[in-house]
Amino acid sequence: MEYPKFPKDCKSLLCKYLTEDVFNKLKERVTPNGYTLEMAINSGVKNPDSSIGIYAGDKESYEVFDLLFDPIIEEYHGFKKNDTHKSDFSSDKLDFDLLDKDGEFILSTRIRVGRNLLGYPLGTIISKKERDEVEERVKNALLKLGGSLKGEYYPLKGMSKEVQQKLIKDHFLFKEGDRFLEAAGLNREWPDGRGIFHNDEKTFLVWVNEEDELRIISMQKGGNIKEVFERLANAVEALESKMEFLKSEHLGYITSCPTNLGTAMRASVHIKLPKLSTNKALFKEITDRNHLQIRGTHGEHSKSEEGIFDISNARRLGISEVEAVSDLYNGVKELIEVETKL
Ligand code: ADP
Ligand code: DAR
Repeated sequence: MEYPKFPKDCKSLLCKYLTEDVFNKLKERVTPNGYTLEMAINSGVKNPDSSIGIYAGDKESYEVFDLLFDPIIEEYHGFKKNDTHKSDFSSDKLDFDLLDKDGEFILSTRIRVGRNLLGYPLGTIISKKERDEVEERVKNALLKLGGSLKGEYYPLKGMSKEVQQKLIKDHFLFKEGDRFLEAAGLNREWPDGRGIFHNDEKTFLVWVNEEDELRIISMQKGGNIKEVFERLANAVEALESKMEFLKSEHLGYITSCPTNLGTAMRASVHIKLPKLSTNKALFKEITDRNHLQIRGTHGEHSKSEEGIFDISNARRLGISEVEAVSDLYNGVKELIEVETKL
């Protein structure tokens, strides 16, 4: 492989940190699962408008390609090579008031974590056989859940387009055909091995074999962030007793994209801020200062529709689950305070 030619206006962390020197030091390295530098950077090479541009193929990728992953992880998370990650999912530590009691601003709350199974490569190089095994193991574990987590598994293969589109439109199911995931090898043999589990109320859902092997999701209407967190904490504890996930002292839960390492948690609200959202500089100042990210109404790479924004924590690694959800709570509290004063 030759050193890639990035466009001059490339802004991804890949462009920034894949110097010719780093490239030459890493280009012959291969992980135990056969993952190469060329595979890792393909998404960012094919999509120079990426924000990050690199994916891992397995837990070992983060060590084998450390000269490239370490500076990217440090810049995105503020997390250094010798830092350790600590998990803390204790919902009793959350001293949260109910934000937006009158339901004037927050439409819904969603908190998700990514997980990948110990003993399997990540979705970027997993084989069809392994991916089908992951689907079977995860489905069997999910179907054993009881109480409020009890639900059904719906494979994507064979799902009618109408059902699929409605689930996507209602924000329950992952979108299809993301070009960044495509170039990372995450869409291979689509839709085989992919699917969604959810309880009757669709407040507890699990995506299987999208960007990570599991995306465990708790969501509901309104702004009761603590209740959504508690349901997720209970669900993750129940699943941790049935499956072992890829993790490390240093990086916490291992995910295919380095932005999701650590807690792998994205806690978000769908919120309408009609006044503040017209003052883009102030809106961004508040979200940046509170370590929050602004996405569109249908999540990543989408635009805001009808003034609805997806606001979520940006930091995921080097902070606990309690701290990640507190980033969201504190930031949204301030956004609403400012909105009501404008
Ligand atoms: P993630 O990687 O966290 O799953 P995406 O940006 O791909 O995030 O969003 C996945 C889906 O979740 C999208 O349909 C998005 O609209 C939906 N979503 C995200 N946050 C919320 C929320 N607070 N309420 C309802 N739906 C949400
Ligand atoms: N599209 C890739 C990933 C950025 C983070 N989002 C994830 N992992 N879904 C990029 O480099 O822009």
